[in-house]
Amino acid sequence: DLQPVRRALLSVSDKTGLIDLAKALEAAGVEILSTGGSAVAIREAGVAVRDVADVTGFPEMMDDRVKTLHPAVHGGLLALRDNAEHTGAMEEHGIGGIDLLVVNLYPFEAALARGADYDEMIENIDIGGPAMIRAAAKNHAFVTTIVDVEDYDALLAELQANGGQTSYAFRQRHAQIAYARTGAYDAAVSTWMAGAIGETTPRRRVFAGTLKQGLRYGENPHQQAAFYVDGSDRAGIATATQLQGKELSYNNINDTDAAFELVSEFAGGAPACAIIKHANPCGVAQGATILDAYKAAFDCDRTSAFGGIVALNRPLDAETAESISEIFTEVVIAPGADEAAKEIFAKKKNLRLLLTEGLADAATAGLTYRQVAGGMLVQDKDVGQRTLEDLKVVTKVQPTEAQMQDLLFAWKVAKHVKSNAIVYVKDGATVGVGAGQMSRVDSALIAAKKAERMAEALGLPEPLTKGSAVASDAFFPFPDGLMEAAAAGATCVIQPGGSMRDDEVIAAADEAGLAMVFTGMRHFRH
Ligand code: 93A
Repeated sequence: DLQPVRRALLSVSDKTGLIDLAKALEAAGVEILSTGGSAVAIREAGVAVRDVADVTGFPEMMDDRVKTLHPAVHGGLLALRDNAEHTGAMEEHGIGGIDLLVVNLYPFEAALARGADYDEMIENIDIGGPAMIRAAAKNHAFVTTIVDVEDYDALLAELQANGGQTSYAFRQRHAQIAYARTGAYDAAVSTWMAGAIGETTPRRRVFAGTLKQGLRYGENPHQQAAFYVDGSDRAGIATATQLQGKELSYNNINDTDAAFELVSEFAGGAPACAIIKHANPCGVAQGATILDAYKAAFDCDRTSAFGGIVALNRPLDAETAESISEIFTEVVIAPGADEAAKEIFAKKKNLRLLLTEGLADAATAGLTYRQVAGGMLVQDKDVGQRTLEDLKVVTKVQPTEAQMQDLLFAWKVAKHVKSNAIVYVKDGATVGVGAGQMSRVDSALIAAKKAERMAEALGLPEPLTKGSAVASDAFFPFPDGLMEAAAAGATCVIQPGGSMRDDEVIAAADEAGLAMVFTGMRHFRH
């Protein structure tokens, strides 16, 4: 299954390593064909090279849009060497076989990253490159395809080891890599266009990931992992600048994202802070200052906040940096930090500080992806929002204005808590968060239990759930969950409504003297 490499076509935008490769190929007796800029570079280095224009009999034309799109190239890549009809056609039309294709594509992703305008993006869509890559990779029975500068060494080692030939296994492996490249490339193009025209329909979208960084490991040390970004300019984990601290881990990235997306719900509002553990908030609060917000968030569940991720909706200041430094914190993400704050964190070598360009717009549509065995689920991002006008009071007791504020706050937080989510809030701060339980009753109980524990730790006469507002991410199917919340001291409730037993639940609320509002919108997060 060894195939000789007698003729190679080199056409690369990224000229890194090109000369060394060309020299090595020349030394191995390989004839080199090349396109415009690549050919110039190779020739200047003193290596013999033949222009593709000479092979096709056509000049590179139309602003280089048409260079290699010609039967003399594609026939040379696609012809089955052991098929008499194919080799006959080659002979008849004077088509020489191309045994090795080395291409890297127009830098579309780089143009995206630097914010190139629409016309420039269009010109950066490579057509001839992917066409050749796909042709050569299809014909991997005979042809070797290399699409990554990083693979030049492996190619030369392969040729060296096999006396100027490549093995089937090598060609097949690099064909697979080649299709991964063209697939990702077109996905990047489509994703960029979707953004440009506002297309968000899940079934018309494709996931485009560009490798941002390989990670040391995944959720656990025995899992490999990498971080891919989609090129959007959304403020957040994908675009933040890390000022200090160890490399982010897989779990850090996941949790920091959860933290920043949550705190971004409070863009334009009072200073807010979210502390996240295992992708769930263990404290969220608003305050007069960012320090107040942090302290109130911390007081929700000090135990869980240890080793947590802190997100702020305001730049980090010195006082808050000092306060955060008092306990072990993994990551802090904020839309800026003043010099004094940076100095304080500089003493904490392991603490990662990430700075963003502003906050994420919680209303911007997008897609979320989830892998399932054998496939992927794609859906619109949950950008649903509720304001005071959307709330419908369903009980005899009306919530006060202050209660309404706490209810809306609890509702926003609940949207970012794994279902079943129960969130108790008092005076603009969470005082109990129940997350990820299989029963809503248990979430209500656990959150209340945590509040009791905090009251003991803080030396309070009673848990802060007394007189709190409570949010449930989905309706109460029975009165039992609601009754647990009432037992914990909640006096007002926000929930979607829509259960077939709403009447029973409302009656139970009335009997307990609770005020309850329906949102008409659910925020499952599984
Ligand atoms: O504009 S193209 O889509 N049309 C082509 O026919 C074509 N052939 C190769 N771009 C084309 N290429 C690309 O040119 C390659 O994929 C490579 O990225 C680049 C190399 O150009 P040069 O050798 O002139 O620097």
